[in-house]
Amino acid sequence: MSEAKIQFYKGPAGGWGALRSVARQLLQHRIAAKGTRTLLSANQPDGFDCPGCAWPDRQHASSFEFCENGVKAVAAEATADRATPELIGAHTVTALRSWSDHDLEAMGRLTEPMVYDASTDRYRRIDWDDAFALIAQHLQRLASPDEAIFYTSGRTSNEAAFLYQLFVREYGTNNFPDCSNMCHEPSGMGLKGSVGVGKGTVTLDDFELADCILIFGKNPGTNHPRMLGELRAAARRGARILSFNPLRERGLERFADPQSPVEMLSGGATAISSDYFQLKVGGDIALIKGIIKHLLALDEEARLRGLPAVIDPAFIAEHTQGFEALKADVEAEDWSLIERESGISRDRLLHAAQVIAQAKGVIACWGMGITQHRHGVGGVQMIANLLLLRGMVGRPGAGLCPVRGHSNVQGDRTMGIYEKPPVALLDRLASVYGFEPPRHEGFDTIGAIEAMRDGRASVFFAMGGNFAAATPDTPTTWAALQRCALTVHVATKFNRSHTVVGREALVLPCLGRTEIDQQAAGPQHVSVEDSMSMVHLSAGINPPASPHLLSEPMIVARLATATLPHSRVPWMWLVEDYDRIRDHIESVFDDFKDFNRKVHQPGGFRLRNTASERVWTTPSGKAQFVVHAIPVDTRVHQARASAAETDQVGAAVFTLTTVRAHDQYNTTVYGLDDRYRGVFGQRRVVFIHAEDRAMLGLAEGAAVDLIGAASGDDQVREAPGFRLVDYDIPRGCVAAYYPETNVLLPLASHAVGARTPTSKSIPVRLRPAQYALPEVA
Ligand SMILES: Nc1nc2c(c(=O)[nH]1)N[C@H]1C(S)=C(S)[C@@H](COP(=O)(O)OP(=O)(O)OC[C@H]3O[C@@H](n4cnc5c(=O)[nH]c(N)nc54)[C@H](O)[C@@H]3O)O[C@H]1N2
Ligand SMILES: Nc1nc2c(c(=O)[nH]1)N[C@H]1C(S)=C(S)[C@@H](COP(=O)(O)OP(=O)(O)OC[C@H]3O[C@@H](n4cnc5c(=O)[nH]c(N)nc54)[C@H](O)[C@@H]3O)O[C@H]1N2
Ligand SMILES: [Mo]
Repeated sequence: MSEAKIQFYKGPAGGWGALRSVARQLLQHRIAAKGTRTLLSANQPDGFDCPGCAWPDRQHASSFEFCENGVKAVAAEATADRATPELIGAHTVTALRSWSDHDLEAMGRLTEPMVYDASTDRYRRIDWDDAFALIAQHLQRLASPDEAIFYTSGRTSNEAAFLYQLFVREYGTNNFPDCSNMCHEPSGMGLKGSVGVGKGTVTLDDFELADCILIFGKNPGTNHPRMLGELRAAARRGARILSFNPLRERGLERFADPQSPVEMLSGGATAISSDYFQLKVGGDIALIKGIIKHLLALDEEARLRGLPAVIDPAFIAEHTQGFEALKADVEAEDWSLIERESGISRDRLLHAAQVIAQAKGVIACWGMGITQHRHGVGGVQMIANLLLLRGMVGRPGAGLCPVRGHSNVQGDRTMGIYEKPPVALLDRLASVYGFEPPRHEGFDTIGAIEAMRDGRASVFFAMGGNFAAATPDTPTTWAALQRCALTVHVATKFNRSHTVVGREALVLPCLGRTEIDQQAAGPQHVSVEDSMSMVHLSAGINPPASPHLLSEPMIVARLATATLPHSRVPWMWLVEDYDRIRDHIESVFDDFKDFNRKVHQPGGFRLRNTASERVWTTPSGKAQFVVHAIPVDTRVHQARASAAETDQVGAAVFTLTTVRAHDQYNTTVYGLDDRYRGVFGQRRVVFIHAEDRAMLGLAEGAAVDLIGAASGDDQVREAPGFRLVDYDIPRGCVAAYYPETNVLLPLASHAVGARTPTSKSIPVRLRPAQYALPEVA
C-alpha cells in the first residue's frame, strides 16, 4: 500500500501509470488459478463478461481490450484469499463492523453459508438446506408478502434476475429495490417521458460517426476506462468533445492508450476534451438552458439572414411535441440566473452552442453527475431537449447515451426487477405461469428503508450489493436493517452490510462471473445486457472459489422450492440447463423471440430500441420537449439562505458532491489511491478551491469534520476527520469519496420523480477537526 501523500498527477490517463498499476494488482492479489488466462478471457466471445462496468465491447470479440479497472474487478474476484467461517467467526460482528471497507474486502472470497449467532455475536457455518428452510419459515409466517424486501445489485445475470422476479412475484410482492434506484433511475424516468424508452439510443457504431460528443457528469478514466478508447478515436478524427464537469478529471483531458505503441513509447497522449466547462455542482439544467437559449437565437439570426436553420424544423414538426412551450420558457429565462446557477458565462455558453450548431452528429453521454440530484430527471430531460432540437435522436452518429454502471444493471430491469412493473409483464406472468402476480407497486430503495424503519417490513433479502453502505442516511438505514427479523445477503465477498444484522442473519456465498457454473447439463452460460442494449453470453473459466458455492439461479430455485411448495414452476428442472430458463424468458418477453439461437451467435444481439428508429412510444406518440425550471429550491439553496442570515464565515455552506476514487468499485475499496486526482494512501480527503480554504482560515492539508447542513433535518450528521486538498473545483463546491460520506445525506433528500438519493448535492459545513489526524507526507 502507498504511503499517504498528495502529489499532483502530471501524466495522461491510461499510459504507463495504468500498466504499472495493473502489474501491481497482479502481484498484490494472490490470483487463485490461471491468473493471466482469467484476464485475457474477459469480454471474449467464449469468455466471461467483465464484471467491471456496462460499457459495451466491439463485437464482443476484439483482442483483449485493456482496462486497468476491469483488471482490478477480475483480480478481486479471482483472489486466492478466503473468508472462511473460521476467519469471520474469529471476530464478533460488532468488531467487524468497525473495520474499514478495504479490510473487509481483503479477507477474500466467501466459502460457505453462514448464520449469525446472537448469543456469541458471531457468524458460524450453516448447511444450505437449513439456510433455505430458515428463510422459507420467515417468509411463510409474515402477515403479508409485502413485509419482505428483495434487493438486487447490478451484477446479477439475466437468468438469475428472471427467476428471482418470478419467485418474488409468485410469493406475492413487487418489493424490488435495486441499485438502479440510486443510480440511473432518473435516466430511465426522464428518457421514458422524452423519447418513450428508458434506455440509451446509440451503439458503438454511432461513436465512429459522431463529430461532437458531449459528456456530462461522468468520469470515464476511472469508471468506464474502455470508453476512453472510443473518445480517443473520436478526438483523433477531429470530433469535438465537450466536457461538463465541476472537477478537472484527467481522463477527460488527456489519454495515452496502452494499446498504442506510438503513444506509449513517445510519451505522447491524445487530448480528449476540446473544451472543458467547469460548471457548479448541480448547475447542469441552468447550463443546458443557456446553450438552448443561444441555439434558438442563432437559429433566429440564420432565418433572418436566409441561412440554413440551426435547429431541425422538419424533425421538430414531424416527430415532436412541446417545442413552442420549451421555446417560450427558455426565451423568458434570465441570463443572470443562468450564469449564477451554472457558474459559466454567457460567452462561454455561446461557444458551446456554436460547436453543437455546426455538428452533423451529436452524442450526449452522462453519468451520476446528472442523475444524483433533486432535479436529476430534469437534467436528463434537458439533455434530451437539447438533442431533439437538432433532430439528433434516431439517426446515425447521434443520440442519447446514459452510461450505465453495473455490468448487468440494465438487463436486470429488462428482466422485470422493478418495483413498478408494467401491466403487460404481470398479465404475461399470469397467463404463462397460472398465478396472479401482485398488482400494486412495491418499495424502491428509499421506500424499503422507510418500511423497515417503521416496522412495515421485517425480512430483507439482498441478491448481491452492499445495501448498508451504498444507501444514504447511514444511521437511519442501519437502525432499519437492525430492526428486521431476518437479513440475508447473497454475496461473493464479506462486506459492511453483513455486519448490520437483523435479529437473525444469513450470508450466502455464490459463484462470481469468472467461475465455471457446473449444472446437471454441463457448464452453463449466463447472459447480460450492456449499456447499449447488446445482449450476449458470459461463461466463467475458473474453478469456483469453494466447492460449497451455489450459482445465483440455483440459490433462487432452491429458495423458491423451500418457500413455495405448491408452485407449478419447475424450479429445479429449469436450473439443470440455463437454456431452459432462456426459453422461459422468451415466453414472457416478446423482445427475446428466438433468444437461445440469437444469444448463442458470437457477439449476441441488440434489443430493439424504438426511439432509435424514431418510433415514439410516449402517450402522444411523439418525442416530447419537457420544460424544467432552473432549480433554486434544493436543500443546498435552502441551507445557504438560512446560513446567510447568520453571516458567519464558519457558517458557509458548501455543496458536497460524492465521487468514486480510482481504486474502488462502489463500496468495494481495492486500494487507497486515487492516482489521477493525486491522492495516495488515504480516502478521507475533501477537495476544495484554495480560495475557499483560505476564506475559512485553514491551511492546505488541515483536518476538518464535515457537518450535514440540510435545513429542516433534525438529525446531527457528522463525518469526522477529513484532510483538505486544494483542487481545481468551482468555489462553493467540495468533493469527497463515497461511501464514507453517506452519513451526511438525509433519507428524505431524493430526486423528484425518481427518488434517487441526492448524492451529488449534499449541503455541508466544514469545521476544524475536533481530533487531530495522523501526520501525512
Ligand atoms: N472502477 C470503477 N468503475 C465503476 C464504478 C466504480 O465505482 N469503480 N462504479 C460503477 C457504477 S455503479 C456507476 S453508476 C458508474 C459511475 O460512473 P460516474 O458517473 O463517472 O461516477 P462518479 O464517480 O460518481 O462520478 C461522477 C462525475 O460527475 C462529476 N460531477 C459531480 N457533480 C456534478 C454535477 O453537478 N454536474 C456535473 N455535470 N458533473 C458532476 C464528478 O466530478 C465526476 O467526474 O461507474 C461504474 N463503473
Ligand atoms: N454517496 C453516494 N452513494 C452512492 C453512490 C454515489 O455516487 N454516492 N452511487 C450509487 C450507485 S450509482 C450505485 S450503483 C450503488 C451501488 O450499490 P450496490 O450495488 O449495492 O453496491 P456494490 O458496492 O456494487 O456491491 C458490492 C458487493 O457486491 C457483492 N458482489 C460482487 N459480485 C457479486 C456477484 O456476482 N453476485 C453477488 N450476489 N454478489 C456480488 C460483493 O459481496 C460486494 O461486496 O451505490 C449508490 N450509492
Ligand atoms: Mo451505479
